[in-house]
Amino acid sequence: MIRLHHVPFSRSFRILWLMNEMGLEFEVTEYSITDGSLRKPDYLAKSPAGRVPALEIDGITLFESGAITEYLCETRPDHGLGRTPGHPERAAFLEWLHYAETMAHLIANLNLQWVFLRDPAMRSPTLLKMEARRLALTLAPLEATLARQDYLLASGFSGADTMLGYNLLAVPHFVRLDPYPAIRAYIDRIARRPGHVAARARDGVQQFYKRDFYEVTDG
Ligand SMILES: N[C@@H](CCC(=O)N[C@@H](CS)C(=O)NCC(=O)O)C(=O)O
Repeated sequence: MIRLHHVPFSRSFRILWLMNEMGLEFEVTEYSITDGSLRKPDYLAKSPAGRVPALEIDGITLFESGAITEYLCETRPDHGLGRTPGHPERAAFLEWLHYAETMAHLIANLNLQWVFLRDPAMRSPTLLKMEARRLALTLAPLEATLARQDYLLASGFSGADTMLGYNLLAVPHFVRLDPYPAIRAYIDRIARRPGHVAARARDGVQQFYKRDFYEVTDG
């Protein structure tokens, strides 16, 4: 049995979504990100930095959502969600897969400041502005690509979309998407996919962000 170690609305959603797209059977062990359970020795044995996702599969335990995505796509090629070496889109597949983390670390910094700091006085308006601007910068190549095609790769939906598409659940809380019509259409398109709908239903109601938009007012 495949087991996903998961925190709702976190990067482990990427794997929840991908496995739903593949129609795999799996179980989920759910954690809280704030109660210390990811720092317990038995969890650190699965994911040494105490992060989600971790995935138990085929007799091994993997961590890092990008590695898990590549592993699932390569070991379950019948689903057509990877682009293996030699495929003309292999390079683009890898680029988007890893670009997702360039975006996600900015989102993580913003989450840390807006959501996790106990005392709002500890927030740095300078950092908040800087990271929101840097996140907005990452959207330009995405907009250009999605203006030409429905998904990140011209040939269609792939594991790159589950990696990067997850980020777009968070981005609208920090960057106004009015100048990005192709990204907005993409968000609607991926949200309509049955695999995404099933993963969202399994993930539960979003309780992470208390505001629709986090506006920086000074700094
Ligand atoms: N590059 C890693 C990042 C994993 C990561 O940082 N996950 C966050 C949730 S989105 C986490 O587990 N945070 C727990 C913590 O920082 O204590 C991946 O893509 O799997």
